[in-house]
Amino acid sequence: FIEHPLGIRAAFQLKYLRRTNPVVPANPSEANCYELLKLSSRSFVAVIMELEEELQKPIMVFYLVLRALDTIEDDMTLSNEVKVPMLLGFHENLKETDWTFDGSGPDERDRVVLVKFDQVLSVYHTLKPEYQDIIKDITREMGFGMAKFIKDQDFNLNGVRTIKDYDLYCHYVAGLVGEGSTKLIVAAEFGDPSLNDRMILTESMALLLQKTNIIRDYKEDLDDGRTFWPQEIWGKYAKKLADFEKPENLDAGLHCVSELVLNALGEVRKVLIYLSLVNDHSAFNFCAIPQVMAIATLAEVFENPLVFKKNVKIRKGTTCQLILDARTYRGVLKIFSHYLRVIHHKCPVSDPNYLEISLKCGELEQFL
Ligand code: RWZ
Repeated sequence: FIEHPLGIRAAFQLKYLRRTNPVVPANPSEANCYELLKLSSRSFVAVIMELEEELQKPIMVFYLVLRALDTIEDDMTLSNEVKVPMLLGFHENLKETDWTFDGSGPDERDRVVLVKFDQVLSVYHTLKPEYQDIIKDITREMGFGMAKFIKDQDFNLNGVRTIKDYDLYCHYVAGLVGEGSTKLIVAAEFGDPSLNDRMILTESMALLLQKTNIIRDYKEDLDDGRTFWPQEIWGKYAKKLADFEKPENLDAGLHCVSELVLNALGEVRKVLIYLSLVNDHSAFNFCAIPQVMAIATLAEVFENPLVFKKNVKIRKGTTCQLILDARTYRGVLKIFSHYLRVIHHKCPVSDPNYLEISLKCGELEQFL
């Protein structure tokens, strides 16, 4: 173990390559679930497939159940009279063996998860009761949270108002995913049990991912008629959020992105502590890979005018390199160190957030 300023013991000195035992579906329902996961999860499927057996099916089922819930929430063809009761009662479907739903609009790309939900249920019922309970509890809470935000008129009319609302929204759509993931990791004995008593660490894992997506997705969300950027921040730089699309407001927009990135960097310290407490290699990869992609994405959107034109993505080659380097704790620290420097160096002195960004990068540097 290496002593570290955070009190972190850098436990990952050996490079883990991949699980050696192949994933073999035990029955047709499991095979169908793997197919559904491939269709629906894009970024998560690879890391889920590499998880050790004990954790793989629970995490797969968990993400498919949440994907189903997410598809209902996202579906603008469902009226709120139909949608809200479905979200509130979704966890009850986990008691059934044959519940399916084909009422989603044809444009919902993940509607197939709902159409074939009986396959997910079939695998869900084969999981250890402890895992089933974790999945059911989180599904109930997330359904309630989603329903609450729909019923909250202010939220629908004005978007996310304060930074507190922003954090709360992120808690419902990501923090709870993190909470369930952590509880499953600890139940499988792949993580330090203290993670369950320090959910604030999990919250930072989830918020760093969610806030990064929200910053990156400005244009797409605006075109869909919604926004998750908190007014408390963007209101300092524009009267309307759509103003950032106009070339004359480019500087204001970039300054706003700086402040949003600075806000997201507030999660980094706790993310590094969390990762130091994951003991299994496959679970470490599962947790670390999305985080290194997030910090790379934050560096990419920072000072980048393209944010106002499209969703900025990191290059495929960069992604591959990140996945390779994120297999050790030291590798993860190096990646964070690199992208924090990129952000620091990109920041012009004329940016109103320059001083705070310098301070934040300097503060984090001592941990890296
Ligand atoms: C692993 C401790 C994955 C925290 C947050 C990470 C990501 C944005 C994506 C928590 C199923 C995951 C695909 C819910 C629909 N939130 N959310 C630790 C984490 C669930 C699918 C993906 C959404 C979506």
